[in-house]
Amino acid sequence: MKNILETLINASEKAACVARSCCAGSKNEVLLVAEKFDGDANARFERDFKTIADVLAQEAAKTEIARHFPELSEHVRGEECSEIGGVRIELRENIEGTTDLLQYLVAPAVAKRMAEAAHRDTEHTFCDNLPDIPEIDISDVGIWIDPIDATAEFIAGVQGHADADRGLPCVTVLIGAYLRSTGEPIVGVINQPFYNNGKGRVVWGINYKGAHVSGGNDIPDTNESNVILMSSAEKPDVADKFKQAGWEVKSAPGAGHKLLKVAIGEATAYIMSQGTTFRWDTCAPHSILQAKGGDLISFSTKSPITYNDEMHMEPQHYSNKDGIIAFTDMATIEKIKKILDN
Ligand code: 2IP
Ligand code: CA
Ligand code: CA
Repeated sequence: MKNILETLINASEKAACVARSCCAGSKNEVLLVAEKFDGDANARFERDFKTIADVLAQEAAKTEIARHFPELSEHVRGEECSEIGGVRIELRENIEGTTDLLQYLVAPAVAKRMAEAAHRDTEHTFCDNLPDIPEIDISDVGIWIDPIDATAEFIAGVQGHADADRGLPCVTVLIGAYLRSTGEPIVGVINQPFYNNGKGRVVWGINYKGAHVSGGNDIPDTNESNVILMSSAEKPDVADKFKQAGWEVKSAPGAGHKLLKVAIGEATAYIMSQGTTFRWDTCAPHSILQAKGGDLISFSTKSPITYNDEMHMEPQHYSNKDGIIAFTDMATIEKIKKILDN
């Protein structure tokens, strides 16, 4: 039987396959894009969208998790609801069944390609050399999924409109496990589907009962100091404090993309002072940061973010409403606190 780490890596790779399948056809194919409204939309954007890929990727990941751990199926949740364009998306028994369902929304060739991706066998993509991990009590586990983080970059990339340094490489799949009893993050997987021209990359971490283990493929041997990442929507006075302290302030799209850069040492920290990230953005990276000796805390209160929120609430209920600070070592957070207090 697969352990929870292997299962979450496989689930992330199912979602990654769905995301990549949207880039395989001709540029003239239409990506089904639906606008999010009211409670579903992120205030970060003037207009917020989801695609059929977001919804299918989430269903593919959920199905994979429930296949290995049926007892978890009631405790797996994600950013998206399963409905798009009036159709409830699910993985049917086989490729043909899923193709039939997707054909209500997209052309037959596209439906078939997406269904094939959702059903692809991903068992050996990233799981062949994983170390042993501590035994985890599944009866206390809950899961958060962001099936495609940086959807705006995903849409621009698929449609060929993305600027350099943006677009598909900024897309990540984020799957994190937490303890239902305490809300603590315990296992995290960040999958970057379009890394290295679609070869893909996975970074993972475990933080469970004192055990800290992390790994992944193609992790650079870098450890930047005094480099802080911020959203292009960050308030200028926050950035100014760090510039005055001699830090390099960099902007990059995608909350998951920025958290990945911190986790692999390409940046020292990431700050977002407002509530534009959500539990599904931070649960997976949070476990990885803790596995590496860091943490992810609230920007305003400096208290730890937890993930065992009540089920089935409106999306805004799950926002990291007081902002976030993400970092990989405790010396960094002390420096950051001093800079912010100035
Ligand atoms: C978004 C996405 C945005 C990010 C925003 C997230 O998630 O990662 O890029 O804004 O905070 O909620 P920014 O790029 O300015 O950091 P999604 O694409 O899943 O809605
Ligand atoms: Ca997101
Ligand atoms: Ca998303």
